[in-house]
Amino acid sequence: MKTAVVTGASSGIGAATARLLADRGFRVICAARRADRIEALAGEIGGVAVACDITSADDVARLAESVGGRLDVLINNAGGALGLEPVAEADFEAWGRMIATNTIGTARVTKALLPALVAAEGIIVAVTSTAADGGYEGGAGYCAAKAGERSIVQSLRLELFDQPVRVTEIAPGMVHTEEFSLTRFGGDQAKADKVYDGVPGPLTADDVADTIVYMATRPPHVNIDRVTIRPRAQAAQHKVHRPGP
Ligand code: 8X3
Repeated sequence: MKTAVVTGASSGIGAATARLLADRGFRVICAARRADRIEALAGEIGGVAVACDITSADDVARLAESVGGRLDVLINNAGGALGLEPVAEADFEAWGRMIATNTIGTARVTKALLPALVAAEGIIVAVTSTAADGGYEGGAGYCAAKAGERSIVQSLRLELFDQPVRVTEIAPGMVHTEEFSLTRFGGDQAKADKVYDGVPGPLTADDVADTIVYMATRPPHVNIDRVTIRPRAQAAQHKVHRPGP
């Protein structure tokens, strides 16, 4: 049975991906900080829960220990956005947290699991964002963190060009999950809802999971370098169709 690790599996894209991988026959190791959530998910899908904060070297070492010597799929999904302030009002503590999770966290987990991935001719999928494509107003900290994560993917693919492991990236645009915008706006539900207001069909976590699992289940010689996935209503970062009432 093939094994997959999904970080940030406690909700949203991570949880949807863990469910779909399990559905496709993978044994899924669900990693996230919130133990209660991943234990429930692991119970539901017959997987394994490993409580893990990807900013902690000890936690990630424990995750690697529970993976063992072989790993087929790593989905680097943990991360997220904090705030939407302009640079003039930047909260650098929040920027630090975004870089610690999205950027360094992805590198830390990948580094720890790389030998097992190479041993199994595995695949790494990094869930970045269209925020990695360029800056937008209020997004500087998050865009920097996601652009940094993209750079790690690019370096890694070159460094591993002669190794039996694939390095891939999926960059989602507007995805309406339970928590992404709520976290970004510090729990302000009204602000979070406004992001998707009037948009006919933002992506769902299942839409993104579907593509991630497609990427992860191609034959081992097929490397899908990067997929950008947006809802039809989002032609570009700022060009969002919101038909009036
Ligand atoms: C989510 C997309 O537009 O909020 O990563 O940066 S966006």
